[in-house]
Amino acid sequence: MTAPSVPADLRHPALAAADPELAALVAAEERLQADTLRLIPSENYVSAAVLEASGTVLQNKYSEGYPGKRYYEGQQIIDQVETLTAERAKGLFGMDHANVQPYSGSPANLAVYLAFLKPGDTVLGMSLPMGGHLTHGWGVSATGTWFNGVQYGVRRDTGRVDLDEVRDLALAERPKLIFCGGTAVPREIDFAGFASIAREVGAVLVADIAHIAGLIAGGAHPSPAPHVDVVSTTTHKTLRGPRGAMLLSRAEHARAIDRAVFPGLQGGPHNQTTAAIGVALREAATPDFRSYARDVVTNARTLGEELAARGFDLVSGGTDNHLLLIDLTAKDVPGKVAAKALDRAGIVVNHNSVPYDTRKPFDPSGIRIGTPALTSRGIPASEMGTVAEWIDRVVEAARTGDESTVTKVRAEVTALMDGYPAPGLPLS
Ligand code: DSN
Repeated sequence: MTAPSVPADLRHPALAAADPELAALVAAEERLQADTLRLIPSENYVSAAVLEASGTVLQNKYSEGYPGKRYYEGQQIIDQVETLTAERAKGLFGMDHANVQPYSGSPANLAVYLAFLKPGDTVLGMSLPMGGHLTHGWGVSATGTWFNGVQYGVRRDTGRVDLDEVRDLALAERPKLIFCGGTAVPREIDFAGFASIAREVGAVLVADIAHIAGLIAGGAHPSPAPHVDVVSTTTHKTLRGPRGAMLLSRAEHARAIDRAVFPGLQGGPHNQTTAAIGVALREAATPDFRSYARDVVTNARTLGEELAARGFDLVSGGTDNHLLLIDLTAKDVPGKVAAKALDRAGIVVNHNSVPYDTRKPFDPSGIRIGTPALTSRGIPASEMGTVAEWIDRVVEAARTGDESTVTKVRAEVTALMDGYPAPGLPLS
């Protein structure tokens, strides 16, 4: 197990003095994040700079409104923080307008509905079990109950989105809003193809790039900017920023987006998060981040090949990005059983539905894994064979109930993690 280079009570001295109980939990989470192999594709390690920015006195300030048009005084500095961050977002993603206030991805997407739709209007999005997000019109979400959610999926034979199906649905249902992107999509998104369909039916096209924002910023995935009306993204996944979100748009939609975020949906922005987003955007504009984005994809592709060589069934046959969706049916282990065994082995993944899953969402057939966090630790493609081998051993151990293998892999994982310190964690 890794030894802390700085003891927890010195890393967070005020917290340790004021609330030892919570300080101990924070220290334990730091240890867990350092010692485990984190493969959840929507998670990452932020830099120490992003971490510092998100813990600043900026959080003491209320600033409902926008720079120059606030409902509280004392905005001399906050206006500059928000403007700087929004300018960086516009520059990095090549869009006319940026709103950096959404609290996270779901409120950002809800603001898009508020900007363009009335209750009952139709939205076309990818269905949740096919790889979409709850907020793309799925039934149990407000977006599928207050609006008429029409859903596309992936083809059974290819595991990929079929734009002919999307076009047929769009022509039949005439949605006002179309979402492309998702949360379990291992393949490149054809923004131009979606744009042509949206133009044909007169819909507003939104690219939800939450998962791939860092890949786009780093040039490892094509940009939606030339094609879409609105870009929605969280900031804490491949972009490696704090937990937050942004909405970017063409100039003509700026007012509608801004009014929807505030006063339509939210109150005061979380200014400490805005600053940390700004730091992450600055980091994402560097040559180092371009290498990072490329390495994330190389690691995912290599890990996919190593897993496929061990008989794992990858949805769509592989990946173009940071994410792998694995159907464990052929391994005879339910996704949740595998995920829990992997967690005990120090390999953190999530169970996930696979397209056309015959099992229930809370007990599905698959797992979803990704490489953003391990790549942030500098773990190279040459280690992906070892990672695939661990996954293979643990999934087989889960099938047979062989807990001693799980324990052995746990020790091997911690030993490897020791050699690749995580950004932002003052643990050696
Ligand atoms: N919960 C996120 C994910 O894990 O992909 C999406 O919102």
